[in-house]
Amino acid sequence: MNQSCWLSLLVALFVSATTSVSLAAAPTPANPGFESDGTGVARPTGWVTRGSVGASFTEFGGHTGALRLSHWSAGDYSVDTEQTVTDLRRDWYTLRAWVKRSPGQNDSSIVLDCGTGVARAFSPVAPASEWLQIVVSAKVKRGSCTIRLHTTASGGEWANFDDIELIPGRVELSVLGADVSSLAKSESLGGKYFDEESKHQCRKRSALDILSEHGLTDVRLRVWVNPADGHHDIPELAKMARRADEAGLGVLVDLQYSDTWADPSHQTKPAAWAGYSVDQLEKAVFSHTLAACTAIRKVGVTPHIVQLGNELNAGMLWPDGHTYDPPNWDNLSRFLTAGYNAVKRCSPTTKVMLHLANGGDNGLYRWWFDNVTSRNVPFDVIGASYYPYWHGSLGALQYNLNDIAARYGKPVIVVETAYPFTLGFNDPFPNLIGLENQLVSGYPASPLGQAASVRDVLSIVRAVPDGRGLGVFYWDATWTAVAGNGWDPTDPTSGNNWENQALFDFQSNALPALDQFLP
Ligand SMILES: [Ca+2]
Repeated sequence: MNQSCWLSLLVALFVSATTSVSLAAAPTPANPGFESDGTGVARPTGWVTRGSVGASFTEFGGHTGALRLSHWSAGDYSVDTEQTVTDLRRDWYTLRAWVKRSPGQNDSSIVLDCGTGVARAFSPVAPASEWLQIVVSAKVKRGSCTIRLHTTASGGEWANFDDIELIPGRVELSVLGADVSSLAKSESLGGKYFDEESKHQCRKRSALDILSEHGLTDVRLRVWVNPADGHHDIPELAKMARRADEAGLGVLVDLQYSDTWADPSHQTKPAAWAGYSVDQLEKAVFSHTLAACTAIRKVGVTPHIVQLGNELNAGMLWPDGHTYDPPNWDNLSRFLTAGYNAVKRCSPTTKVMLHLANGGDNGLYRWWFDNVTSRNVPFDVIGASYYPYWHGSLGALQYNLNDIAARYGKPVIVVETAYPFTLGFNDPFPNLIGLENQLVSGYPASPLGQAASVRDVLSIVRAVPDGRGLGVFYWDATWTAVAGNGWDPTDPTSGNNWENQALFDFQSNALPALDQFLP
C-alpha cells in the first residue's frame, strides 16, 4: 500500500471512530445485560435460544449488574442465544460484547449476521476471573442484524457473555505486519519460504510475496548501527524496504541504537559512540536516525512508522539514557526528541513510535510515558511487545492498551507478539519456549494453537476503543533454522532459539497463523 492509501485509511479509521459516537443512537438490543429476568432462564427476555437449549441460562456473576448469560452443559453441546435488531441503516455496525470462556474444546464466539455474510469473533482465553471485550463489524444489507452468542463445546466447558452493544461504524485494523529482520541473512544462506500457492506456480515467490498475499500490510526491520555480521545495517534496510514496497508492503523501521540486540536487559551503546558526551550522543541519534530514514527515501519508499529505540523499559544508550539505574529521564528525553526531529525532517508524514516490552504491565507504561510526556517528548504512536507466555494475560494486555490509548490520546500497536507452533526444534540450540509448562492455558503449541494466539491478540487490539487500535506485528516471522543465521551476530556458529515460533514450519511452509491476518 502506498503512503496516501495508508494515510487515508488512518484518517478513515479516526473519522469513523469519532463519528460513530456522535451519530444518532442505533436501535439497541433488548436486555443487553441479561438483567431482565432471574437466574436459570434459558430464553432471557428479548433473546431466543436454538440448539442445546438447556445449555443456555442466566446466572449470577455479571460483567456489570447482577447477571450474565452462560453456556454450559455436562455433556457435549452446541447452542446459540440470539436476537435480531431491526430498523438499521444500510451501513456498517459493530457488535461489542464482554466474554469469558474455559480453555478446553470450546469455540465460543460472537457473531454478527447482517445479511452480507457471517462475521465472527472468537472468545479468547484468559483467567476465569477476567472478562474481555471483543468486537466484530458487518455491513447491513436489508435493515436488520442478528446478534448471535454461540458455543460448541465439550461437556463441562463453559462460556459467559454480558453487556452486548450494537453501535454504528466499522472497526478494523490498518497495520497488519510481521518482523522480517532475519530474512535477508536467511536468504543469503539459502533460506527458502513456501506456501500452498508455491506448489502451483512457476514464478519465484519470496517470503515477502507470501506475507503480502496473506493480507499483511507492513514489515518491520531492525537496524543496528555497526553490526558484526554486516546484516541489519542501513544499506540492508534500504534494500529490504525497496523489496517490501515492490511486494506491496509498508515498512516500520526499528532503530535499536546499538551494534547488537537492544531490549530491557541490553542497551549497549554502539562501539563508535562509546566515548561520546551526552551532547554528542544527542547529535549521533539525530544523524543516525536521519541517515536510516533518508536511505529509504532514496530508494523511493516512505516509511510508515519509525520507532526510536527498542523495548525502552530501561531506556537506551546506557548509562546516559537509563530510566532507573540511575534515572536519566532528561537525557533520554533529549535523545528521543532528537530522533523525532530527524524523522520529521526526513519525512513529515512518517509516524514516530515509542516502544516498551511487557505489554500487560500498565504500571510500567504509566510510569514510563508519564515521565516522557512530562518532559514534552513528541511521538505519534505507542508500541508494545506482548508475548503471552511472559507478559501477562490477555485481560492485562486489554486493560493496559485501553488505558494508555486514552491516557495519552495516541494509537497503539502490539509491535511484537509470537507463539510456538511446536515444542520441537530444528537446530541443536535450545528454544526460548520449549517446555509444556511455559505455554498459556488454552493455547497448545500447535499450528492451530499458534493461529489462535495471533487471532486473539488481534482481537484485543481491534477492541481498543475510539479507533485507537492500529494493528499487530508478529515477531520474527521468517527466522527459520538456517545454518549460520543464529542469534549472535558475532558468532556464525550460534544457533536459533526461535524456529518453533516462526510463521513458517520446519519445511519452510507458511503456517495457518498467517491466515489470521486476512480481512
Ligand atoms: Ca449483566
